[in-house]
Amino acid sequence: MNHQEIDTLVKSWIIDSATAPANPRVQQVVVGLVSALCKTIEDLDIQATEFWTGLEYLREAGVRNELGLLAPGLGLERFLDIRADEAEAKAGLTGGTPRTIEGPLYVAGAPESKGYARLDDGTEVDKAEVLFMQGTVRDEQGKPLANAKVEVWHCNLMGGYSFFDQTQSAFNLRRTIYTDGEGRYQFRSFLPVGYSCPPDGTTQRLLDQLGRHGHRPAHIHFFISAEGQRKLTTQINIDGDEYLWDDFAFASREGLVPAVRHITDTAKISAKGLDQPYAEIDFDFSLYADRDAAPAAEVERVRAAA
Ligand code: MBD
Ligand code: FE
Repeated sequence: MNHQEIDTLVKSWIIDSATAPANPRVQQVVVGLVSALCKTIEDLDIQATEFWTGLEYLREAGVRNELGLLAPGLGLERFLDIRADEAEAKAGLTGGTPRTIEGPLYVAGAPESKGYARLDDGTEVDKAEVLFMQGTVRDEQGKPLANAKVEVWHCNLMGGYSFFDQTQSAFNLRRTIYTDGEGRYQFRSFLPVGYSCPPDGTTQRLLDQLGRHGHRPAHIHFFISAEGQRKLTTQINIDGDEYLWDDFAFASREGLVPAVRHITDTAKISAKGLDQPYAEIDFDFSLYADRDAAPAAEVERVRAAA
């Protein structure tokens, strides 16, 4: 069957068969997706057994709650970012902190504080390098934004995220920090390690078939929001990670790899109340002002809430 015949057939199934008022956007999207799938089945001569294997795969991925991991692993979440970047550039927005994907592991409701927070519950402090990260949240003109909301989350030394990893304390490595009067935030935590897909999961099973790994470089996630500003979803990467430019989720970007300073000066160490060297990262966030010309920066999706 040729593609034009497929288009006609799919339209007859999805559009012409409607007997009640339809949602035109849903019709349009379903026609697009079903047509693309039928054309792929035709072009690749996909057999019925292969089709049902694929459907069963999606069922299992859903049951295991891995669809949110599959989307970044296939590049789809990165693709949404590429398009959001294009839309912003078209609206004249350039020069702000680059966005990068949210991933599936945010949890709403983290403890809030002003200016500073310690993220970790102390259980891994002896095994990790303590990290202090700080900076200023600014608007497009470079003016500091007081009371901006900095939501931060990262994994522990096992690569696990609290809430999803039930062995961790509630909201471990998750906080919401409001910037002080000078737009500054600071937190204490430790340098995280990379994340890897569950080895027995559906995402890794597909990656194996594709000859790909399921690793992410060490990273820290952020939502940055402030009144009158476009919400920024981003991450920073920890420099030096072997997967820094080989992320299975394609989220590494120029501009999101700040220098990590390793502080060995004993006076500085004791001033922090520590007894061993620690790491320090400075990173400022630059937001765009709200614009009617650009599509909404706030992305609605179902998120966990603890
Ligand atoms: C993560 O920690 C993550 O950030 C992404 C994007 C996917 C899986 C795990
Ligand atoms: Fe992550």
